Amino acid sequence: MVDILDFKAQLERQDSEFKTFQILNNKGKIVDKQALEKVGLKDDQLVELMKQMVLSRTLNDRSTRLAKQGRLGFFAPTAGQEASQVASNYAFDSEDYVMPGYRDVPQLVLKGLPIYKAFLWSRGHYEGNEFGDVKGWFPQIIIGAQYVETAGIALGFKKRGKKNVAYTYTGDGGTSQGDFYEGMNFAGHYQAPAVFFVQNNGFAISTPRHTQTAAKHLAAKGWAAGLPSIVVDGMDPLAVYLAAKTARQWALENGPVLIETLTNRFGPHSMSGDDPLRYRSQEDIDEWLKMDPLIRFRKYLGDKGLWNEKTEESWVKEVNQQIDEAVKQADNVEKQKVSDFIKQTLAQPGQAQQEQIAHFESEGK
Ligand SMILES: Cc1ncc(C[n+]2csc(CCOP(=O)(O)OP(=O)(O)O)c2C)c(N)n1
Ligand SMILES: [Mg+2]
Repeated sequence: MVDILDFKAQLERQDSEFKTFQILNNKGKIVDKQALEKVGLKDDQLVELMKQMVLSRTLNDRSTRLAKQGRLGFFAPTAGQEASQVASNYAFDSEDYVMPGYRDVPQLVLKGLPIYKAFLWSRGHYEGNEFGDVKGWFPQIIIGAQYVETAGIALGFKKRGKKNVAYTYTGDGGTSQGDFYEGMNFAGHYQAPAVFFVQNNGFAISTPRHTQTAAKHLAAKGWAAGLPSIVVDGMDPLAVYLAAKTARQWALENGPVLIETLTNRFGPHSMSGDDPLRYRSQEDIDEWLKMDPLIRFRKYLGDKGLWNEKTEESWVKEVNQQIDEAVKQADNVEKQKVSDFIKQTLAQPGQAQQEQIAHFESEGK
């Protein structure tokens, strides 16, 4: 009785419940050999994961420059979040369904979305929302909405007896939205095969994580909905991969899981005029730069003789060529008309939309 009423002790216990899971530390050294054995990635798979992370960083760097030149529309930088985004995505099956947030374009590209389509999405062109066979939806702008959609897709998989999961991403700020809880609660009740990620990158635009919520650990919010919930070092590709892989299996057999990845965005919130130095110090950024997931994975693979500067250089060159092609392809797509856009909005346009389409078409727009 006395213990139950000890509120202070309860709050303090959270730290031991939500320990950060790590396999590969900041120096590129293995700190959990048992966990490493469970990762089970062969050498060529480790190299493939590294290539995907480097692709993501290169795409970030190029997109940042294109945005500065006014050649993209909306762009949310991803540098720093490669382990959190790419290594998690790597744990899923190609038929699993991804529901990304606006910062999660790399996962879509790695699931097969052509880069030029990602550029068209950024520019607000309707063709950037046509996904073909890619098992994912366009990046969500409404914070947290993708959690509700994921619960529905996961339930659909379950009802159809498919052995696939739906997985989704939101940010630290997203955990303050109602949809975040509603999605988990629904999926939890129906034991739907969903994996929910919270990429805790420290900020919701300029709002620091600690002024966002009094919750000590964002993962604790999953407990309220009955989900196993864990905290992972989001700069460690091996820990993120194993956590995601284990969660996927659990989701198929038992129901949803919440994974909070501790990560950081090195750049601005978006390329639409954000200056991070107005709300965080250069020292803070420099501290996080030392945790770069690419640095530690380079070191780890380098020590195994699987990766070196030359390997990386030639891969970056190849990716840059792919991006050059994608820019050309996106530039060659016919400029969209207002009527095209309205036509794409609803499968069956209602009377109001039909009138608008006719109106704009009559003006050649
Ligand atoms: C429902 C809703 N409210 C507010 C916004 C405006 N908004 C855009 S990004 C953002 C911050 C989100 O932060 P976080 O969830 O931490 O994701 P991050 O950008 O750090 O990846 C906000 C509040 C929005 N897009 N949708
Ligand atoms: Mg954030």
